Amino acid sequence: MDVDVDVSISVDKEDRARPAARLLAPAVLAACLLACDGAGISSAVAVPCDLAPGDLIVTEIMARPVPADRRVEWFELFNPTPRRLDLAGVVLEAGSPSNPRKHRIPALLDPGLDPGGRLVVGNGLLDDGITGYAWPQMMLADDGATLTVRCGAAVVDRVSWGGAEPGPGRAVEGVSWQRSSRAIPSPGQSMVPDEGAPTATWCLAANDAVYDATGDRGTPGAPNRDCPLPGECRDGNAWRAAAAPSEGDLALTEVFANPAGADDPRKEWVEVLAIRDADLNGLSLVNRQGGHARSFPIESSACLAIRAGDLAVLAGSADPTANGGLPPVTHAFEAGLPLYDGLATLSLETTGGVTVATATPPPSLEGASRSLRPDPAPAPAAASIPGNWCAGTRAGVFDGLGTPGAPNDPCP
Ligand SMILES: [Ca+2]
Ligand SMILES: [Ca+2]
Repeated sequence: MDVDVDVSISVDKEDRARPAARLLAPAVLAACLLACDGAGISSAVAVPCDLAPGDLIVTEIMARPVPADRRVEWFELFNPTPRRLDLAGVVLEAGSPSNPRKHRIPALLDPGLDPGGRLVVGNGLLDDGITGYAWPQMMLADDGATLTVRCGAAVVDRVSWGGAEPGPGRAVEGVSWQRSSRAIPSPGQSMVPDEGAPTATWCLAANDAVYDATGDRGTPGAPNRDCPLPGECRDGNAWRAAAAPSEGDLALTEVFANPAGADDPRKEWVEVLAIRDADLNGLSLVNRQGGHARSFPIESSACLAIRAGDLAVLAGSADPTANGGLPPVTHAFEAGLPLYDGLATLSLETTGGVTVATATPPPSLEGASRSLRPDPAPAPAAASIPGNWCAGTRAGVFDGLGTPGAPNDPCP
């Protein structure tokens, strides 16, 4: 019997040189010499894999590790079925359209996969602390790439990233893309491959999920994080739907658009009063002047909840040494808050185009806020009347005149 047939058919040339192949093959062949006959071996070669679509799912992809001596690209496979899977004959396809790579898992190296188990296929070595199944020729392109797991004619799972299709985005250096743990079924729970899954079922690995010495982030071989779905924010340790405000639930009560001296977008801010409980997540602050508009999306994974009666400060920076000594801010815009000087309007708008609050204060003043009169209580509609605004006069709260985060002073 020609036992070399199995190896040469199913193991890549380079695989034969791998220590694991060298170590494993004699053991398996020895067992086979005792237990198999010639027919057994040839049928082992021919036995097709036995996986249906969804039996194995791609749960994590690291296509762009930080450059290092041992730079291991990898992806993670998960067994959501209630049975142990044999992976012999499973074909993995990766690479890029111009440089495709293909690998068939040989029977001799079939690692198998228990229910709920994860297998990390990497282009490193089995002792690198990441790779659970070595495919040295694998390469995962950063962009416009597709990873396919095939069993015979069946596509068991397929994930594309970086292109127009929903799913993971372009590879980010040092961070894996993870399928949300909430989108991964428990063993035995049926789930068809979600090729049309919304982007939000994938997200980048968490900031604290560092797995190697170069600071790469991901969870190779371990559970993934739970990604937020559209419209969700993190409240403590859990995600919940953000409570979008309706028109009149919020009021813009104070605007500081013109710091003394040279304008610094980190020093500008607006104040928002909650008429009813709401989350600010997903709203945009829109500043209009003449025919121009600047839009500042309020992007935060944490829920920015304000309770009825509370005042929130949205600022160009959260750092008191940079923002002019503001009290703690509710939200800081990453790129600052460069509001128009002079006559301009402000509004809070939802992504759906609903205007929740508007403000039409008189032209900005250098070094002082525009402040909505508190008497009578600032109804949202009052902010649309320029005569209801006056200059902030209180000193000592920050490096300017006004009351950020505190009730407004009466107007003269
Ligand atoms: Ca993982
Ligand atoms: Ca105030």
